[in-house]
Amino acid sequence: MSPDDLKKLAAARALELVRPGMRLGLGTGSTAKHFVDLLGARVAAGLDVLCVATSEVTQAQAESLGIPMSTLDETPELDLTVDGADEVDPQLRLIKGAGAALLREKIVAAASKRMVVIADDSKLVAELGRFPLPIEVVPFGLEATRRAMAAAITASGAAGELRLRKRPDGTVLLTDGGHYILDAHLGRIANPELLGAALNVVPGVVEHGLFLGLAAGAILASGDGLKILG
Ligand code: ABF
Repeated sequence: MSPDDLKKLAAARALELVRPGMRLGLGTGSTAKHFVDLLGARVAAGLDVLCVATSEVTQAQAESLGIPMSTLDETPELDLTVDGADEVDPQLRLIKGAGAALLREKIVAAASKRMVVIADDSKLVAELGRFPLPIEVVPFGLEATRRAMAAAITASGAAGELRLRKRPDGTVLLTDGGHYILDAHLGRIANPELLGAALNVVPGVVEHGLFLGLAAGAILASGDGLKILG
């Protein structure tokens, strides 16, 4: 099976969690895209759901499929959010944000009774941190924020470089919220809770890609079948 087939397998399993009348959070990324496609087919066949998207890209995809869409202002409590991840550890701690949608993803996940991760099993790691940790920051005061972040990272016991994310054309990437992303290349994160707490109090940091205590389950697809965590 190709990596894309595995993503689709995980997405199809997550679709089995959806019940008529549910309010759903729709994730972002190539795995979540499969989930939205499959959901769109079910909606076309008569399934009644109401959804909130975690990015403009997912919003456009869902609208194009005729999925009924809402906002967190109109629908502030969701039953289930299905989203991808960049890393998942055995305790369901996540790194997210490769798709630059981490802020909305975290707000939507926190507004959900249940968040389930879908991924191929290459995302399962014993320890978080090999994947660079995305941290969303406001453009104002970037260098001062970067220094304060570096100090917070060191104080938490981690170490590494912060790189401003650029687009392929070399321009600085702007998130849906109009912010920058600094990717922290840490190699390993021995204490995600400590690092997350240290970053949370840095002025200028809007949000970071450590999702701690948010995921209730994970559906991970491999050539041998599905692995379910949680
Ligand atoms: C989003 O998409 C992100 O938080 C995560 O960074 C990424 C995973 O993408 P993919 O499913 O394409 O690997 O969920």
